[in-house]
Amino acid sequence: MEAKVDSKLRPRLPITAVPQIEEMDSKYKELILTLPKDEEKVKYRKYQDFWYSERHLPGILAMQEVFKPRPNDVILASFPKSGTTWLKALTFTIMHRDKYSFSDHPLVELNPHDCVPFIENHYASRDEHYLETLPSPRVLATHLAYSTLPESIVTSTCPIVYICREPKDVLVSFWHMLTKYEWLKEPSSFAQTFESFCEGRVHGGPVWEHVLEYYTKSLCNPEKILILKYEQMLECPIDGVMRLANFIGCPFSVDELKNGLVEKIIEFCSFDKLKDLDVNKNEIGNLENSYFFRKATVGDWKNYMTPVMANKLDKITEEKLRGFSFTF
Ligand code: PAP
Repeated sequence: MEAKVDSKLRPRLPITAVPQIEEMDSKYKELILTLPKDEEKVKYRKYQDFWYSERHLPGILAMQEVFKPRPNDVILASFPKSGTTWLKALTFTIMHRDKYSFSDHPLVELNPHDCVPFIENHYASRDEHYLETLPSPRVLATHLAYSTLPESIVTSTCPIVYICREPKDVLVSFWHMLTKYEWLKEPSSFAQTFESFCEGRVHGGPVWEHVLEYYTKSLCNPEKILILKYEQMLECPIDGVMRLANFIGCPFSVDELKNGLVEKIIEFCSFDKLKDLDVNKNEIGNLENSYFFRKATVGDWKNYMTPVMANKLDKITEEKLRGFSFTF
């Protein structure tokens, strides 16, 4: 019988596979230790105007130096907690729809983050050779800011799909994620995380600059970068999926449209479907798999932020977006 999952795909390594900087033997260590540091519970360092988790920086620097995309790679980019897991599932399913049927699909046995690896994480855990074993066309992902991307990606022909989300909901989702990690013995309170977020001191932060860099680049080069918005995708997934498929060069045929394939893909990659798969539940899959599925709604910030907090964050967003045609 044919193997269900593409034999090349395998579960990613847990975050604990990435050593802390003190335990690391990296040629970038000395440089990283000179970067501005944040003293919060997760150590962040500011590199090229963005804050990144310190333990991931050696991987990020190595990726910048070494990574070479293939011409037919598709790159998914996002600020953390903006809808990456969903975008990964959709893109992988759209791109490989001739290769896998729904009943015999890698996403049934693997988390979307195993089907579409984060490039920098594989460099951070010294597992980057894995990326080379994946068959083409690959779908790869990154949380790096546009200006941190390796030059090889920027100058390549690879399309970049960027998903963004309203910052207040990003923050709430981000904080929930932090509270889950066991190695963070005492995760920051919501109020502490709120302050760090406002000051941009979170992985990939500040969120506004992260979004605006990709947005402004997409205006100059709309064939290279597609911007998707999480809220719009939730509101009208058909439109989002059609745009995504066209952009990555896998448009739906008339027959596929007639047969309802777009709707079937949306259903297959839906929050409820993915969340309920055994692989994405704590007991069976990688413990971290369940962390990516929480509520998937718009406006959950109302349950966590005081009006003062919401007002403060909205004001920052308004200021940062001033002069740009972009809105969340
Ligand atoms: P990551 O940056 O760690 O990869 P990411 O996938 O970008 O996380 O964001 C997680 C959010 O996407 C979660 O939002 P919440 O905390 O507000 O609930 C998660 O629930 C949501 N999400 C995950 N899968 C889907 C999906 N299939 N459809 C819609 N939203 C989803």
